[in-house]
Amino acid sequence: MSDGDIVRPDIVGAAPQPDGPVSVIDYSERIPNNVNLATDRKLQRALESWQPRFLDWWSALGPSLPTRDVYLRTAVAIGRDGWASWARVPMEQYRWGIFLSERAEPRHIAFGQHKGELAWTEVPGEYRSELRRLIVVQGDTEPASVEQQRHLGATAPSLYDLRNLFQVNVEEGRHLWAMVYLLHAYFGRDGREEAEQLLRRHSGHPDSPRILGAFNEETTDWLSFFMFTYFTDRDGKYQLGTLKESGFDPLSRTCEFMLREEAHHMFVGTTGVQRVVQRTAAVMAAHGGTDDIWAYGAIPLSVIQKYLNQHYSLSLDLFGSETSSNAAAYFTAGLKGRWMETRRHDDHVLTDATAQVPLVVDDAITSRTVPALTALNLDLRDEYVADCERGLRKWNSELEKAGLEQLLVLPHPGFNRAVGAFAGRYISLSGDLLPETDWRSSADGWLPTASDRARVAGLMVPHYEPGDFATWLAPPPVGINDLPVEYDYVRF
Ligand code: BYC
Repeated sequence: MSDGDIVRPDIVGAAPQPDGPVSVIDYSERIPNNVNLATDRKLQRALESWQPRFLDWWSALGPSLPTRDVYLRTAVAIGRDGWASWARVPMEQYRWGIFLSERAEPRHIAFGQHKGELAWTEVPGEYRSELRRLIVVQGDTEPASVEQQRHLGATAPSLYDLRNLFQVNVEEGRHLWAMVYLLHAYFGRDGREEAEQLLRRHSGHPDSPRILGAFNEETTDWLSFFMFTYFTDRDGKYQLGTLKESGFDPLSRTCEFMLREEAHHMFVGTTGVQRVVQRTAAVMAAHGGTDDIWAYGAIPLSVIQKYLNQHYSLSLDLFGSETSSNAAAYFTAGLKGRWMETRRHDDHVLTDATAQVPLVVDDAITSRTVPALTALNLDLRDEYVADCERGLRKWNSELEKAGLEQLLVLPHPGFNRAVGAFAGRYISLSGDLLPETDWRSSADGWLPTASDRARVAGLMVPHYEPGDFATWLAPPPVGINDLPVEYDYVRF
């Protein structure tokens, strides 16, 4: 396919112009890349033979809504500014490619026992299986989310939102490519086998599920999608942030570039929930503050809170146990750092440091002191929770602006957990340890019930006319890439 297939004359809107040092992606190749794929025939052939399987997977388990083309961003360069082009693209012709950030200077490992050594350009033999495991877990989440969101196009609240869904989907597909490249290029035969498995496991499959819990849950509707992109994609942001610190330089550079795309996914979640809350707040205010607003085509705040509770607790599970020897080993080996590792003011080795982790004993939640190295999953989770609180403040300001007293809250970290210190315990939203029967009898007030989901589903009616929006969310203030909100972002 030539450039002309992507950049068509009917593009509207300013595409950012690359400036500063850029290395332009080689679009003459079947697989766009900035890794000199053409010079490694063996690797190129391996990836070219994986490509049709990826496309088969995309057509079988990617977006199910048939479309003619979608106004999409495609990565075309690696510069600090202007790395993407915007065009109407038939989705199956999207150019999924392999892009790694570039470094002006050789990088040094910033933490662990190899601190100060030059970052590795090859996989160190002694860490091969741990590195492969990290890459496989990361890679597994990317196609999983596309599978989870497969049918959402059928009920999109607007063309603007439909485009955003598809943008997220194609970029998660590209993130799968990013991990598959690392597996093929650096892990030989077992890497190629893992790459095959990434297309064989499927979200929610009874025999061959995705690796991490949250990626086997259904994304039942658009409220769920916005919560997922807020809470679960945000775990992605934080995990990628720690892998960006990796001593294995190709992984670090890959994750750095992925984080750039991830910013839009965060935007979709933050603004998506915000627009739902904005509409809910306006309808509540117009009807004396009542929460019973189904009849007005809006989602009650109590139901938004239940969806939030569910997605937040599932996403906390993605950080693993608060105390983890895996996390300690990854850090000490220099494979996975901490969020903003280089900005931390400590020795970056942590052999003498300690940390507090939660502990549930009999009928109380307390804490205990452990080596800080083993508490790194909690360290990352704490950073994530602080970030989640920032979104809550934005959403709550919509309620305040409407003159309402109700607020959304983040549940206690022990609520509804399946992994770590709180797993198997029955903890209320506010952090009280309850007998199982009490917890179960309250659960319908905390988590979405089948009837809540059915009522939300009842509002999920597609809106495919340009500028038309569903009743249950406010339109965005501006469109995508300086285009008007009412632009026909998706054509059928
Ligand atoms: N579900 O020592 P532990 C994203 C397993 S999202 C099922 O507590 P560890 C995205 C664990 O694997 C980011 N199993 O945890 C978002 C281990 O098994 P093994 C994805 C779980 O290893 C939206 C055992 O339990 N990236 O990018 O310290 C859309 C004991 O584990 C779960 C990453 O996660 C769970 N929730 O940490 C698209 C980064 N939690 O090894 C994309 C790479 C734990 O004994 N992954 N287990 O068989 C990691 O860094 C780590 O694997 C984890 C777990 C943080 C996930």
